[in-house]
Amino acid sequence: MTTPALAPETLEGWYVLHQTFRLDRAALRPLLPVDFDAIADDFVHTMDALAGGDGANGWSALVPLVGSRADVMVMHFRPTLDALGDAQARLAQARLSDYLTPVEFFLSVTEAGLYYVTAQLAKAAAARKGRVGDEEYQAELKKRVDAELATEHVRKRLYPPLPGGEMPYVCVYPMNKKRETGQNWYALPIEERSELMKWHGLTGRKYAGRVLQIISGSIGLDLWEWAVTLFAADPLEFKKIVSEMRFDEASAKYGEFGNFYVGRIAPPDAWVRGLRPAAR
Ligand code: 76R
Repeated sequence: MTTPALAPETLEGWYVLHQTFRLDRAALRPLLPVDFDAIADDFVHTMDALAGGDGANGWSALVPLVGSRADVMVMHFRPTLDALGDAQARLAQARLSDYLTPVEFFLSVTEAGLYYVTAQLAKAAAARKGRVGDEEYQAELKKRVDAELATEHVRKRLYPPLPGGEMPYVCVYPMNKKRETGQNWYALPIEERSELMKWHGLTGRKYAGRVLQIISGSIGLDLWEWAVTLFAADPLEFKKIVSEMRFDEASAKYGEFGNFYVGRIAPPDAWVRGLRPAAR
């Protein structure tokens, strides 16, 4: 007998905000270089304050975009929603923000989905004629969650450090899992979702060391269900991994995608100085 369409247990870490903006170049152009420089200094100062030092309490990074509907992305990771709100407000205060038009913002929280653990515990509960969520289930779940949280692998997914210079390329997009008649991820039994996620994870692991992924959940926080943030040394890896995953049943049958944003992490100073209008 299969167990019902249970929600997987999940672990959450830092809150995440991805902000993409279009730059109002026409409004920047008439500025005197001296006025532009003041705006640029203020922006660099703001981004330095947001960067987060050693990253223990989150971080923010700037990603100039290539070939997309926006010019630049700023992403923020913070331990609380309030701290994330402060980061958003701090950026909005920078004078350069008057020249940045929001294109898309995604609010989410880093997530590790415990499909396998949930499927196993549900099966064990059924075998002992207990219930999902009963005392024994909770006790076992706590043990399993503690074990997961003790691993470097899970901690890195929940509190992801900003990858160093060796993985400067970034690809961000939102995802949903389908909810259509006859093709509804949320109506599948937990065993089936666990099996599909096992294959998904195996495909992903082939890219270990080449692609770093952060999955953040946005159900209840935003229109989309997840934000996918990928880092790579070589941007071609984005095409490779996303293509391969598309043949994986979890994405092939159930994945729905939003806009893709691709770029390279840059020092805010280098980026903003490059916008300086030519002297007239
Ligand atoms: O148990 C396991 O091994 C699976 C661990 C795992 C989960 C739970 C995992 C592994 N992912 C999980 C969840 Mn993922 N991931 C994506 C994308 O473009 C596409 O088709 C998909 C975009 C990529 C590239 C990727 C990479 N993953 C999720 C979820 C939440 C789904 C849910 O809960 O229903 C989404 C939306 C998602 C999407 N994933 C991995 C990777 C990689 C590289 C791995 C293996 C590396 C690792 O173990 O850290």
